[in-house]
Parts: sequence; structure tokens; C-alpha cells
Amino acid sequence: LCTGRDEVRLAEEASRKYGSPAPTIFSKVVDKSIPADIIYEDEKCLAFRDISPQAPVHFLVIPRIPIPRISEAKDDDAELLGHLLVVAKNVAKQESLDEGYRVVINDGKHGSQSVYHLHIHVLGGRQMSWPPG
Ligand code: IU
Repeated sequence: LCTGRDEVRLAEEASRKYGSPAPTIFSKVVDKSIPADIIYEDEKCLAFRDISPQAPVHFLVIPRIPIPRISEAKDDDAELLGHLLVVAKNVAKQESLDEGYRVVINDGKHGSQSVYHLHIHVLGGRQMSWPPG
């Protein structure tokens, strides 16, 4: 689906748009240089199981382009951001989360973001509580 040349193009576009973001481990998931349990992919994004699941089902949806964090997304990323949410709900259905689920985006220090490649968490398969910690 995605060749080495695509990765170079994505990195160049990300440098221009988001100020040369430092590469993260999720770029290696995107280019498949490290293994991940990928449960969905298309030309714009991937979904894979979180390596440290916080619920019976816990997967991440990430854009192929390395946007560092939601607060650094551009207004013209609206279509891509919408696509990520549509994929999140479609994969949640594929994972049989029929009783509902939690969708989370952590941003920056106060959001406890640890990997600076935008990702949507989807957690389900157990009762969630509110407020979050
Ligand atoms: P956060 O929103 O940036 O805090 O979440 C990062 C998530 O990425 C966290 O749930 C990690 O368990 C997960 N993760 C992963 O799935 N694979 C990895 O190689 C690394 C982190 I590093």
C-alpha cells in the first residue's frame, strides 16, 4: 500500500506543514520497519493494537503523515481528521464493540501525550468511568 517513496513524500510534506517534526516510533509502524498488529489500513491511515492495552480492546488510529499532535493540525487537515474518526468507528464495529467504547486524543504535557505522532485511542470491551484521571 505504501512504498519507500511514499514515506519520503510524507516526511517532506510533514516538514513543510508541521515544522520538521522529530520522527517517532509510529513512523516505523507506518513504514513497517517494526512489527505491529495492524487491524486496518488504507492510503491515509492505519489502525493497530496498542502494545500496552488499557482495556480488552485498545487500538490506535494514526495518519500516515506524521502530524505531531492534534493542536498542531492545520485547518485544511479537516478531511483527514474526519477520515480518522470514521475509521475509528468502523474498526470499533469490526471489533464488535457493540456496547460502546471510549475515543481519546491526548495532546501535549497536560494531556499526557507520550508519542508525538497524532493518534486516536479507541478503548472498549469493559465499562469506562468518568472523569478520566
Ligand atoms: P499517548 O496518547 O501518546 O500517551 O499514547 C501512546 C500510546 O502508544 C500508548 O498507549 C502506548 O502503549 C502506545 N504504544 C504502542 O502501541 N506501541 C509502541 O511502540 C509505543 C507506544 I513506544
